Formats: sequence, C-alpha cells, structure tokens
Amino acid sequence: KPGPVTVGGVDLGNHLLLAAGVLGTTGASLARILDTGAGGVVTKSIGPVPKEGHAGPCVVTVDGGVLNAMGLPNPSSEFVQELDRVRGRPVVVSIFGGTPEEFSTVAGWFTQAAAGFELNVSCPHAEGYGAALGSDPAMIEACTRAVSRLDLPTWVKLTPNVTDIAACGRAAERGGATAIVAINTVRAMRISTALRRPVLGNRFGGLSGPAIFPIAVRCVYDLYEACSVPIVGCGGVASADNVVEMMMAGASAVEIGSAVQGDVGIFGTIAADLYSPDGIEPQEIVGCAHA
Ligand code: RRO
Repeated sequence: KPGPVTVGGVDLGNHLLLAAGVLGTTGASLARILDTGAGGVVTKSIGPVPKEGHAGPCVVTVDGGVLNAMGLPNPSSEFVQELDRVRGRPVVVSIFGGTPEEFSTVAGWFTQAAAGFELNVSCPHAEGYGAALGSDPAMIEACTRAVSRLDLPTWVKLTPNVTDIAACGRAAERGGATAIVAINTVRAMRISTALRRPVLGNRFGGLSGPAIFPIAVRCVYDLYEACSVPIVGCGGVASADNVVEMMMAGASAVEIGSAVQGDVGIFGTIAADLYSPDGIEPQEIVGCAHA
C-alpha cells in the first residue's frame, strides 16, 4: 500500500486520480470512485453560468478511443452542494471561464469545498472558452494568476492542440500554477459514411483513450523539461504499465478518464499492480527517461 502523496499542493491517497469528465458530475459518483481506490478525483469542469451542452450525439466510441463534444454542460455555482458528500476528501475542482475575472469568480464559489483547482484552458470545442484561450500564453498566465491568488493549489490543464505546449506550461508557471496537467482531448472528427455526415452533433470534438496515449507521453516529456512544478499526466492511460511510462516521461501523478468508463474497478486493479511488493518506487522513476 502506498503512503499518501502530495502533488502540486494537493494531498492524495495515491498517485492515481479520476480525470475531469462526465464521471465527475455528481458528489455520489466522485465518492464512489474514491472508494474504489482512486487517490484523488477531479470534477467535471464548472463554469460561470449554467450550461446545457451541445445537441447529441455527444459521445461516440471510435477505434482507439472515445470522441466527445459534450459542450461544457454544468450547473455552475449549484455544483457546490454536490461536494458536501466528499468534504475533506481529495477533490480537485475543474473550472473554466472566458476571462481571468470569470475564472476568479468560479474559483471563489469553491474555496471551502476544493482541495485545489484544475483550470481547464483546454476544451477543444468550446466557443469563447477553449481553443483560443488555451493556445495564448498571455491568457493562460493571466487566468492562472487570477486563481492562484486565492492561495489554494492551482493546477492548469493544457491542450495538446498547440505547436508549443512547453510555452503554455511556462506561462502557467509564471501565473503561479502549482502543477501542470497534460493533456486534454485531441481535436478530432469522424464521419459516418452511411449517413454521409459527422458522427458528433457538434461535427468535431475531442478524442480520448488509447489512441492519444503517445501524444500525452510526448507532451509530459516536453513539459517536464520546460517546467519546475510537478507534471500530472493524463491521456489514454489504461494500465499500470501506462502509469509507469507516464512517470518515466515526467509525471508525478496520473489521471485516468476514458478507461474508467469501461471499467469502474480500474483504480483498484492498477493500484494493486503498481504498488505490489515487487512494483516500482514512483519517487525513483519520475523523469528517469530524461537521463
Ligand atoms: O464538455 C466538453 O465537451 C469537454 C470539455 Br469541458 C473538455 O475540457 N474536454 C473535452 O474533451 N470535452
């Protein structure tokens, strides 16, 4: 059994967290995933106003992963009540906004309930919120500073849909980020040849799952060289060996999303493999592939 670990200011039960997404929309779901062996959980992203999300289909299984365009559905400030059920547990609240002021407003609602924040500057299909903001280092820095001011751990989740992810990581760090999370989904599209139209209602969306694991490893590797704060790896992780590989690239903790949809017991399974008596010592392998 691993001891507790602290990553980017957040005290975790182990190195494995639920990634932001649909499994983080209720307090009951977050509690259940913590009970299955996750060392921490990240909520579905919460924004400045309630949002219904895109018209369906919003989630489609494709070769190698899952394509989604949920459209940032969230209950906004009402979500605070959901967190009553997980008070005192390692819950990182994912937040988004279009401006530094909006990020600051949303974060302010959760200062009592959150163990820390994860700033979502990386949704690949969000009008006014995702792509433009997340590829602009000056905006990343300003939004990060608006939240890090509140003196809670401030993680910043980056998009892979940029030429220079290291520049985005350095910008978050200048803004006071306590950890960098990489990656959000990869901008992608599938077309139904039978229906002659895109499979997603929104036409394009974000790809997650095993197909993006090599992209995530490359991003974590780049960020580890560019940044001084810890890196949290995310993207296609589905096994203990994937966790070890992410750590060798430079991740101090790892988030799992799509693989949990297919197997709600996966945290217990991976933790049992990872922390077996003949398993690895995470503190010895983080970044070892850079030697
Ligand atoms: O809600 C979404 O459609 C969504 C978000 Br906020 C995100 O950050 N990443 C993603 O793939 N989908």
